[in-house]
Amino acid sequence: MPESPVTRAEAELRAAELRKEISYHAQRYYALDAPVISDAAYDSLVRELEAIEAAFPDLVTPDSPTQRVGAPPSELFAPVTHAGRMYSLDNAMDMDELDAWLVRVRDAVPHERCTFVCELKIDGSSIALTYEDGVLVRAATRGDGRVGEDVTANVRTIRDVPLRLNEVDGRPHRGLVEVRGEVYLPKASFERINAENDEAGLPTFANPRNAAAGSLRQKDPRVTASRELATFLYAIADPVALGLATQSEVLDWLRKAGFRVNPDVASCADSDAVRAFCEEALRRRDSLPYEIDGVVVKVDSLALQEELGYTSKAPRWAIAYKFPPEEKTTRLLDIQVSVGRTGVLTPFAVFEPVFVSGSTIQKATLHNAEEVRRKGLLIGDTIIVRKAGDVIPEVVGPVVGLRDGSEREFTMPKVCPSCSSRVWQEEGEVALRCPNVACPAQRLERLIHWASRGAADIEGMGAEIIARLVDVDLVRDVADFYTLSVDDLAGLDMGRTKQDGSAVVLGETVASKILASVDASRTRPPARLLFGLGIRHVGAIVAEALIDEFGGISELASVDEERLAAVNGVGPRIAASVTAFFAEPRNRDVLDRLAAAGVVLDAPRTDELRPRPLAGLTFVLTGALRDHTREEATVALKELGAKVSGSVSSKTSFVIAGESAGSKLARAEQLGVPILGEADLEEILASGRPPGTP
Ligand code: 3B9
Repeated sequence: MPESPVTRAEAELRAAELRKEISYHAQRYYALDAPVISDAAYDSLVRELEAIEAAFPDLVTPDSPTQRVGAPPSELFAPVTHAGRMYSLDNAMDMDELDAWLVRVRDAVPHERCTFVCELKIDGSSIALTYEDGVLVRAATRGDGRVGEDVTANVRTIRDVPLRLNEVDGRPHRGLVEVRGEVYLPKASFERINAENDEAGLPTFANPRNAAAGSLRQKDPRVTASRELATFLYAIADPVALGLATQSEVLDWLRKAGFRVNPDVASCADSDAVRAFCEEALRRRDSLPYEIDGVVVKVDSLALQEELGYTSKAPRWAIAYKFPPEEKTTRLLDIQVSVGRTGVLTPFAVFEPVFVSGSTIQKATLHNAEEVRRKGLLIGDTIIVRKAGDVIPEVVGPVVGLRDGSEREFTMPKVCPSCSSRVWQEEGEVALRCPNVACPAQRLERLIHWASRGAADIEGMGAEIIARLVDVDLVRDVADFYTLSVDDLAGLDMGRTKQDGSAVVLGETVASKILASVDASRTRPPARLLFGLGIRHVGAIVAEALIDEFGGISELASVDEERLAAVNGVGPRIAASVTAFFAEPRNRDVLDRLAAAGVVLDAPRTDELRPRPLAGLTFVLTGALRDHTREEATVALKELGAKVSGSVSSKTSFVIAGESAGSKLARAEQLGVPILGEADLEEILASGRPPGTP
């Protein structure tokens, strides 16, 4: 190591030198996978730079390799408008569809002989990186394709993302460049994180794509840093501005600038070559260290790309050939029956664990007895399994030829597997039901439902923890969630042991986090809570309609069946179910205890006599408002009698557009819906009058 710099000027010089050197070696290591110095030598360079920056803090630059973690996260997730549309891709579900596309493209540009570039389709999360004068200034998720979320602080922690670009062909970078690609989690890291989460009693990710997207949206960049995310870049928003003429040149440019570019790329002159690349990719799929879900085929020439143009969502010059869903065989060990929150008995397959499309599965629903019969499944069969939509485990069917005579038939039980009540079948329904409202299985499912996303949304209160709370009798009904203490939760035995044989217990930090979300759930919108109560036939939409009509859950309890049935979208069947629910003293008791625990069951009463000047008008809010959160604006508009909707339709009266409004604004323009700004909103709220009235 050279002598320590003493003066500021010396330090400045040496820091610049170190940054260049570290950035070169980081690229050799992370982007090219070809280091030229030892890890120890690299670490000592980083430590030297850290020492200089500690001594002269004003010398720290945003592109310094020491600044990957620690950028202020205040801007995290703010909306960001992309330089150009971030298109998605049309899919070809099989070779025939791919061939048809190749022919269509050739026919569309008959004057040229068209070559194609084939790339792997990485199963990750799309990202846009913006560099200003060669320095990373912004990273954004794809979002809806026009507006994404600012994830700069998190993306800076990804080691292979250059904080400063290399000069390409001796030209320094001037102005803005936006590049695009995929952030992904290597298979090994995915499995490690899932194992760790599982150990800690936290939910696991269904696949590496969800894990990558989840890791990017962490509030604490240190968590993102711990995830070992990696990137492959494949596009430039304005490649012509950089003097590039083909997709192959785009990839070369990205590589030279210091980005990681996937090495498995091929230039293909005809459909045989494209097909060969796809087949080879499928063969090599399992041996790659990251998940791929297909091949992206692109027209190589940028001029031809421009000529082919775009549909509303995807370029006509590119297509994603999707691999057929991966199928594995395994052994059907048993068909068991679960009882849902409404008492329905559902058979599900239990099989030898198998690794399919990115994660291990061992259960799949079979929906009902009829489905088991239709699939012709026998317990003990060798079965084919896959993930529907790459997420939901599914049994395709048995391999009949592999039977040895030991297999046995499945029959639905005559009694509830949880409480042994005799099951019954409602007229005209296929489902078997347990009639016992106090059935412990129904109770557990009702509790899980209450805590779920669309209902009270108690983050961290997952099925496993709820099951343990029920086991130790701390929670019997949903009101019991609100009297839990940190002491109840911390130290809760999760009923499992670690590898070393010690019991897995809930930690104090996790316990207080869960309690904080229990607290937050006290003020979820009444419609969500009503849905959470799990009244039969009352789904999220019916719950919304009932609350809109009657104002709150307590009000609902005293409405008679006839008035309920008269509500638009309700009808006699739902009305009977709601009335029966509120007639049950045990249910009334739960509601009383929820209210006593500070759960807000009713929206602030809108006084019947108070004027509702905006009644009959529907507003849609889009983009970021300067002086209001969208929630505040929504509440204020509703107080005046307006409806506030999440999507623009011909029924929308006005769209209020803030900063970086996206697709909703475009839709409003398309439909001719009047568009107002934040100043107009102020005016409406201050005057209490609809816009355009004196
Ligand atoms: C117009 C791979 C994926 C992918 C594109 C991909 C997803 C999307 C895309 C990227 N894997 N490639 N490619 N391997 N998952 C094709 C949509 N392209 C763009 O985002 C894009 C679109 C552009 C520039 C970039 O405008 C142009 C301007 C001038 C000439 C040509 C294009």
